[in-house]
Amino acid sequence: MSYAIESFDPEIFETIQNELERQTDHLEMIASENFTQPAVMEAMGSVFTNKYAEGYPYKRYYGGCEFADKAEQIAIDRACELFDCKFANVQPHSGSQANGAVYAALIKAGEKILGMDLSHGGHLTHGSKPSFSGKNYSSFTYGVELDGRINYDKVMEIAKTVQPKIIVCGASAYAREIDFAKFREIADEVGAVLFADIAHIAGLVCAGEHPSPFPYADVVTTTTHKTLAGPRGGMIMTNDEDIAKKINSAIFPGLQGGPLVHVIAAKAVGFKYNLSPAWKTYAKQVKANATKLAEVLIARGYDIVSGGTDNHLVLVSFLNKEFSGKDADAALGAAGITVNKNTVPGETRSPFVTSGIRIGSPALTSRGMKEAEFEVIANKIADVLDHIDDHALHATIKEEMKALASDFVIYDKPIY
Ligand code: DSN
Repeated sequence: MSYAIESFDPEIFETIQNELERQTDHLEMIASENFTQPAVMEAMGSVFTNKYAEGYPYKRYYGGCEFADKAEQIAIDRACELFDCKFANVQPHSGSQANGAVYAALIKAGEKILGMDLSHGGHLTHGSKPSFSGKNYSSFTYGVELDGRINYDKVMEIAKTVQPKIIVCGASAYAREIDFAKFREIADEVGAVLFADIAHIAGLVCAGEHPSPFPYADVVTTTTHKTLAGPRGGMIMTNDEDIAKKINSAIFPGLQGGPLVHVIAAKAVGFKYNLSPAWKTYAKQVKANATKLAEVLIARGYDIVSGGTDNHLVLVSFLNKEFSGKDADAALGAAGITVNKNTVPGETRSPFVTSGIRIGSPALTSRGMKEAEFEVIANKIADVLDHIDDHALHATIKEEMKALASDFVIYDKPIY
């Protein structure tokens, strides 16, 4: 059909085909990435992309929203069921937008926030200086100890000194369980709002594979595309009606205009997968696979930050090595294994070079891989790291990884 992208725009069609090939042939191990389902992509590519629907379900500023209302209400209801909470806003275009809305709703410009240091595993939007969260608010940080773990007594001390209005907990590169109850105690001690950003662990939380931030956190944000494996986007949840009202106003008309109804419909489809019994099996496997990865790398002599993992990711430290995270990222890329360089506790190199890599299990678990495959892959990762300059070996491993990947075809069957 002449409407098809293949004939209408072959240039862009080619980039999409090439990206599909890349995702298929390489082993995707970036901890924040995943493969979503065809049904989710169908909703994202649907006619809802044509619809403006400023406002919220059944309270819109435009006509013709009757089906958009239904889709958004289904997404809200499923989100609340999934995380066992009372209110959800499914309109944030991203996790960063969701986090921006929390600050905008609950504090004034210049007021104090306390979040995890970016270089210790936090996120840009948790108060990092180059981000709006560090520019518009007075931001302070806590970090991890040299053992890679949060020291909650230290966070308490920092909070007492800083007296923040909001304490942010949650991370982008932290392999251990987050103790939301401890953060609640700290927030109560200083009279702060407790804000949990569970973008990385949401898929584990809703499966009962990581403790829930509810009932401890006042407000919770997540992305929908990481461990949740839904469409790219964000979401905000709370049990507090007053906070919910403020959040809704902060998203629209505060920060965003028309919601992306096609993405909201896709979020609803994603949540349906997350609510299925098969999701619990998937989430368990994500953890088991990350644990296997850590075990093998430790056995091969690699230094794993915090000595292992409780979730979907492993942080490998090269502080005691000649090569950097950047070198490891490039060598593994050449071997067909996609990871990202990452700072580690006690970092001595720049954030662009780093002394570590972050490796995640969600995407390959979505392809159906289990501990046996993770054992093979972890050994190949160690082979590459042991021979960081051996380009011929990297090329050989790339072919082996492509062959392994070909046994786990993406999109040939439902995953959950
Ligand atoms: N970019 C995401 C990650 O990789 O963790 C965070 O936004």
